[in-house]
Amino acid sequence: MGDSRNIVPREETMSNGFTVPVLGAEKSRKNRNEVLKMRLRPDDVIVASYPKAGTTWLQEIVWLICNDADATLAKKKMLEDRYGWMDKPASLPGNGLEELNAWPREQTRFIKTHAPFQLLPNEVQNEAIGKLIYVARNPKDNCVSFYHFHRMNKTLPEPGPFSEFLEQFTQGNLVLGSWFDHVNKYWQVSQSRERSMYFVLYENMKNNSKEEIKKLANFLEKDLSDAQITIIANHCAFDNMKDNDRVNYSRLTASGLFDANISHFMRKGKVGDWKNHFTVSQSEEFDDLYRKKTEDWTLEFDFGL
Ligand code: PPS
Repeated sequence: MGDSRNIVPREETMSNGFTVPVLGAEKSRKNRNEVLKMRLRPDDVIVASYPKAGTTWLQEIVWLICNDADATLAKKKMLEDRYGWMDKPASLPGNGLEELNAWPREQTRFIKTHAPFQLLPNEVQNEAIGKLIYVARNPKDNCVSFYHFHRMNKTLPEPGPFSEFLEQFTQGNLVLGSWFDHVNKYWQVSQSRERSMYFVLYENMKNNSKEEIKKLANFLEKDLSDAQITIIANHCAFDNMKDNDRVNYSRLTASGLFDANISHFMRKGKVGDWKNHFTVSQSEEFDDLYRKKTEDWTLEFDFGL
């Protein structure tokens, strides 16, 4: 992987013995060890994912479900200010953990995280507490989205050509490690935590957002009308989110962290864009690996074929 930005992920072992590649090793390890000790609240709502799986999309949907589909209210405040990012990298402004610890008691805490399950707060690892929603995306599109994000995000290593990036992705060397391990662990735990954990697939959201929003509302124990579901689906449609500066991270482009000349945070929002990036042999090789790694999975992904 190219390192002209002088940043490379490094395997670090956290205080609970879990090892994962992280950026900014020392600070990141300190922060992640603090996250392990974080106290949960019974009404916490956590949106978790491997990076680029559709986190922002789910965050906006979940927030609206919990706030009576009030899209006007959602437009008043940046998504980053409505959620605390538990494991926010030190390279970004603000400290997510401190913000969450200072969150007013009377307000639901909305929490974003990309942490592997093993690096969630001990409390939530040990017992079902609050509500946790995990969003997963087929690995080929996830990889492509992560690739373009590496290209334009100056806090991430330069990815080099796609072939090299794909290699790092399949080997689990990118920041936060293996897509397979990340997804599988959350999936396994979710199978025994029906009331506190919910698994959403990006592709299902794309194919039938209203239906998926209804199921999510049900999980979050919110009774929404059809009209409210429609408001949420429209507000969160890709083109609307792309144009909405409360959720499209244009603030980070303006501050110079993202380079809009290279790519956008709201890039394509499609299922199957991997076909424009993978060669036939890369795709076949990946399929082989995917078959081996997911042999005993009960989870299936839609690759847009
Ligand atoms: S991050 O940085 O990890 O929080 O990124 P994340 O939000 O998980 O993923 C970004 C990708 O999700 C796409 N996206 C959407 N797709 C469909 N509909 C909506 N509303 C939507 N909002 C965001 C976004 O475009 C990124 O995917 P790609 O494939 O790069 O376009």
